[in-house]
Amino acid sequence: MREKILNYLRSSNDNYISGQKISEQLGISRNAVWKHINILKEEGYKIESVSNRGYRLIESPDILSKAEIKRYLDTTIIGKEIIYFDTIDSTNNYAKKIASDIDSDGVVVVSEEQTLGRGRMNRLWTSPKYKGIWMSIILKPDFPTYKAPQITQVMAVAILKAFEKYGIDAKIKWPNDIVINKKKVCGILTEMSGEIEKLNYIIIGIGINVNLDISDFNEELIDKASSLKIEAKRNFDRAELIAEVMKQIERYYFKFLVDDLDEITEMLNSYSLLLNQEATINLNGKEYIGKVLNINRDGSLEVEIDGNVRKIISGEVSIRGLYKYID
Ligand code: BT5
Repeated sequence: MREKILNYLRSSNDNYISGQKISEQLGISRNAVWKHINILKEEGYKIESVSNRGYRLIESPDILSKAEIKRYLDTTIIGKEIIYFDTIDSTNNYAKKIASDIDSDGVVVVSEEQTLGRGRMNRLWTSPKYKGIWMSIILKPDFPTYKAPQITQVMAVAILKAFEKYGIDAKIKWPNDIVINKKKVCGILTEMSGEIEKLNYIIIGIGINVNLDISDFNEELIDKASSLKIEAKRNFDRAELIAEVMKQIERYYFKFLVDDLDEITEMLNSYSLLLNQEATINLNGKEYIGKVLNINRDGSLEVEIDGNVRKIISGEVSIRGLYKYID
């Protein structure tokens, strides 16, 4: 209902709308309208109320609520249902709690901040309030479990495409980082549940540093992390950006579902930071030096180690000089 009231206020542009009119149009009491308006004000909407004239929306807050995202959203499944938090430990944790009880594909959990945002292997993910996109998407595709890890790559391509729309030139560092000017601006954490034959669900956690300032990064991150704002020297509308990310995710997810992998593979290779580079490859705790040859159609990495070509499905790959900590 609040979303409807908001849309109503928006559609009237700069004019006042009386509480009476809203109550008639939406079939609720004037008192109910008043209560909803007060909640909207608490959420940060600046709404002017003038007696005998009514209500007027003056300013919307920079938040990622369902109503704000839906203004821009143009998808059929991804984000059809959005679960929004002001604060949470980790959107992936919450998604995990609810995933088994959900039937539909594409439920999105989003939070303004995470107090315990996670990277892979329980590393911490810095997620300050109102500055980034911290979200998890619950997917229930009908394919075998072995295909699930590749979805990280599909997501990376989608995010890159969304960035492209804003003129942001980013690269992919296999398997799950998006990097601008050698600094990480986005990380993807894919988690799943299933048996060999049947996948129960996949949760894709996406963290995008949108409007973070340098002061948001601690000592460890300052040399290896960045944000869209720092790189492009301007603020981004997070609601618009998240809607674009969802749109591209849906587009590439649909391709992935029907094995239409040509463009995805092509992009993974042409936007890869690793190709033709000497790299340190950490496989199950053991380090190898090798050269990255290709990103395969199945999302795996082809590397040459001691003259032998090997296929790597997941792991840590570092390139000398890429991030400060590797020097
Ligand atoms: C990742 O792990 O890059 C996956 C990050 C996924 C975060 C999202 S946010 C929404 C969802 N909910 C969650 O709880 N998580 C997901 P990994 O490749 O392991 O990288 C982690 C490393 O990146 C850390 O050890 C830091 O060195 C670095 N790091 C931490 N916070 C960062 C940030 N905001 N920007 C760039 N680098 C960061």
